[in-house]
Amino acid sequence: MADLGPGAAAPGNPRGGAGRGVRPEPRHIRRVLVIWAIATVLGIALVLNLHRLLPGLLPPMASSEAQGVDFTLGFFTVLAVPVAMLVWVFAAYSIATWRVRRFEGLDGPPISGSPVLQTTWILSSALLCLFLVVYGLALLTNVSAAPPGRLLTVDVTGQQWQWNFKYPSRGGVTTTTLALPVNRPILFRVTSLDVDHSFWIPALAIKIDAIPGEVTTVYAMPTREGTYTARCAELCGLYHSYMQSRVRVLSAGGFSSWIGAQERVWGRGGG
Ligand SMILES: [Cu+2]
Repeated sequence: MADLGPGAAAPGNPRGGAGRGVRPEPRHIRRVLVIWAIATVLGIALVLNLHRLLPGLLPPMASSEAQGVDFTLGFFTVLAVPVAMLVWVFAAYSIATWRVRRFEGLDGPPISGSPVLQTTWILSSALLCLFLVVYGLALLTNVSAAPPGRLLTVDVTGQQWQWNFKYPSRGGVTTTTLALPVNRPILFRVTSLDVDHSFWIPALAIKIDAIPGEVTTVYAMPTREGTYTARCAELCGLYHSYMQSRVRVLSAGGFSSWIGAQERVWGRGGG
């Protein structure tokens, strides 16, 4: 190699800097891959334990749909960790190793393509994306299907800025808090009186658009008694963030007495 002074551009040496000094060229790729593997293991461990480290981060799983949705969220995040780490580790390593210490107004060395690397990269990305799409569609079909059992229908109407819940099979009882019996499949028929809203109960893992003039439907099977929240997930005006209602999942007996009391009140009110 020609005897070039330190810092001089070395023609024919696209890795720039490797020729200077007496230290041998470090095995960059191997080093990056080792760092990447360690970062991936640590990242996956972090993702799998995130719910322990930040207990309120995810809603409780209170429906049969929530199990699949929650598993998918975790699974997709775990699959994303090696990809994210590959980008971040390569970027951080490159910045630490090859950054320009002093700007000299020179162009960087030309980069030539690597057909093997490019083919591997494109094929593995395509396969991963294809798998995620097929998996996601299969789960969506599964979650969208009606759960077995006797359906209870609830008509949900959104308007700026509240939700109303009507029980058509119970004399048209209409309330602003949603009560549901546990372990009974529910059909929500959702619409809006004014603008687009989105009916979302995080604990039941359901979300569906509420569109004026249209009725959209979604099923859920609550599996755990408790008090949860329904909120609007579509920016719908000034008080959008106040557009939320209480959701109570009650025992079968608890729901019967609640709806019975509502029917009596509703009947007296001339409904
Ligand atoms: Cu809204």
